[in-house]
Amino acid sequence: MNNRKPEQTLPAAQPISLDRLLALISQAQRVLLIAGQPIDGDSLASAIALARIVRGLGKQADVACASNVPEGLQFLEGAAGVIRNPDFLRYDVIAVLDCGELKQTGYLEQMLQIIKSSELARVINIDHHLQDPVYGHYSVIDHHVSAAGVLVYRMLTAWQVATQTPLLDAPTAEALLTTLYNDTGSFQHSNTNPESLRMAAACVRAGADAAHVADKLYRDKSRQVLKLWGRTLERLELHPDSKMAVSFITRQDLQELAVEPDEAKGIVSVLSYIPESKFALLLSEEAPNVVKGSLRSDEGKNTDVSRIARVLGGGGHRLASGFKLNGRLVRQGKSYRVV
Ligand SMILES: [Mn+2]
Repeated sequence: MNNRKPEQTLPAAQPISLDRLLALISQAQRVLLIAGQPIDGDSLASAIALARIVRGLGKQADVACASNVPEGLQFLEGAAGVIRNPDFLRYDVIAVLDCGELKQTGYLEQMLQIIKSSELARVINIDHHLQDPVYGHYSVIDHHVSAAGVLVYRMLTAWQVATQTPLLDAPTAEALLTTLYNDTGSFQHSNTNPESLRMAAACVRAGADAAHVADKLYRDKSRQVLKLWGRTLERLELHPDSKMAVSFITRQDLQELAVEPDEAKGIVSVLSYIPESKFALLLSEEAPNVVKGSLRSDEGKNTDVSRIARVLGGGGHRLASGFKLNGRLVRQGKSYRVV
């Protein structure tokens, strides 16, 4: 099997300082912000926040996303203006947010073309995933931040000082707070740290409604979605040898309950609540012939689920990763196979 990624044929991105990035944006007319797939509260809200900051600097900015904005994220101001098919040639700078691999932009062919035409170096990779190789012309990457939104907040604070322009209005603050709520599981995960808590305080002070963000990301669930949680929790098994907590969602579940696959978000974290489990796996028949696997673990369980995800062609973080396989789920005794 050929696991080579298309970006491995390109030179790796050069790290760029926030000052130089500001200079690059200052020279630009139009900036495109791409939210990485699968779209979530970090990738979309960090792109929306950076777009607002770039507009605050007097530039035009658009946010692009290769899939529809899920209902649960439509509360973000600017979500309705997100475009699906950008005209890439119109932009002087293209920043990709929270996107560990080039194909997860959802615009692989176009992005490969743009990165190859290196006379106009303008693709900025802003991320906190482990990347190999680092795609784009320039990169702002830090694996230790809680969310990609933290990197955007660092830009905001540096650029406010450099340009003497206030950039943290209430909608920007709420988008940035959303990135933190999303990637720290409302400040419950081990990636919650002093920087993210200080940033959250600054966002709330600037007008972000923390309770509203928490409701939108973690509470607002329909009866149908809660029934899906019920089915999934009912099927939960703990494998005695691997200490894997596992459950599954079928196409039939999603169809019968009329639930979109992305509304199942959050269930996998609950599976890993079992103290004796090492990690949790949720298999979901997202689309015909596509099984999505979501992996979670917790600090102290000494399990790096991104290693499992990578073996299966996926990726992600140490405690939260995923993969996709072609096939469907078939039950075999107490276990499941993707065939
Ligand atoms: Mn993220």
